[in-house]
Amino acid sequence: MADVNVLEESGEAEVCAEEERERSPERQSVLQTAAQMNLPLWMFLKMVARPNSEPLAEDSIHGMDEENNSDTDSGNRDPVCYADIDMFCENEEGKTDQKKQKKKKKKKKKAYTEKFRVPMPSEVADNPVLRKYWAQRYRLFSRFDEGIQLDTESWFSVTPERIAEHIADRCRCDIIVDAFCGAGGNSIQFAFTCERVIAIDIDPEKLRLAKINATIYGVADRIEFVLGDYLKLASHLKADVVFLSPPWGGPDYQHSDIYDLNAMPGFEADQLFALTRKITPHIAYFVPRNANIEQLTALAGEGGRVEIEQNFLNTKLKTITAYYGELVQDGEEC
Ligand code: MGP
Ligand code: SAH
Repeated sequence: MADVNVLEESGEAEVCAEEERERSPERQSVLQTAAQMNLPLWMFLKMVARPNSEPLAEDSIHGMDEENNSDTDSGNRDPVCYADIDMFCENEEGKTDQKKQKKKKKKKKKAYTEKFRVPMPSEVADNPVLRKYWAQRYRLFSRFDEGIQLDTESWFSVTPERIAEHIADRCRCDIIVDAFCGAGGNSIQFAFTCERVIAIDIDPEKLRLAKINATIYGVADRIEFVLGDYLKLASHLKADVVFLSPPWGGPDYQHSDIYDLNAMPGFEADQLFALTRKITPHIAYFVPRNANIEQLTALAGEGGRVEIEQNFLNTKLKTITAYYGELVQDGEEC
């Protein structure tokens, strides 16, 4: 009890009690034992609070946890003394403090995340088709919350970041043309692996979005944004590699068993390739996962090479990329 009071009192009374304690034989023996055992402070104080107790065995020290709170239940042990509780409480509080701190940190982190989490835009909220893509937004752009902007078509057309990153790695070169750049999913990644990216889109809104998104990734200055019709611009372009990711006619492409690459008016694969080959034979063609493989193979031409790559995300087949010319990796000839 005295110890408890000492802990709570201050001034003269505290000094007196302290002196008294200092003189007590128990204190002396405890101090000696503490020194011999090289005990930590909390242990030392616990022993002071147990005037006639033996030093706790090593096991008891390690066993000091919530279960030991029930000191009184433990048969041979001394009845609980207040100082014990104080020490224990201090210890418990320590633990509680840690928990509180952790909770606080978690709360802070959550608040931070909430603060910077982008709310679902109304055009997504109002469109059940787009909501699926919203759920995948961090797969599309890992830095989505930093201000990535997409319009309706881009939501379902943009290449998921991991896939775009992989394609960009395979297309390393000096100058690459991203013939249908959209909101920039591929162009951004090309900017990390190529010296120069020429990003073309027929829709000015797409270019606006692509610029914003490229700025977020810090690569806008490595991309030349060109507004225009690739089919018309192609004959004026020079590049080492061309990446083709034309519109597939929206998410409905999934409804056919085999997607006919020559069925898209304006973007028939044969025509697209005839034009692009005038720029370079090194072409990466991004097509639906149900694309006609025979058509992809035929595009390589007589004696030409093609590599057909399935792009998976979390074990789900998402898309196919067909590589032509020197983009085909050695030993993977078809
Ligand atoms: P998806 O099939 O619409 O999505 O597109 P998902 O999540 O596989 O659909 P689910 O219903 O099977 O769950 C898959 C990916 O294809 C998209 O993330 C885009 O990268 C790409 N993609 C889809 N469309 C409709 C187009 C398109 O018209 N053009 C281009 N270039 N890419 C597209
Ligand atoms: N790979 C892009 C998505 C491309 S979607 C990304 O990851 O973000 C296809 C894009 O082709 C659309 O943005 C559409 O505006 C554009 N497009 C359609 N016709 C075009 C044409 N004739 N020339 C250039 N771009 C065109």
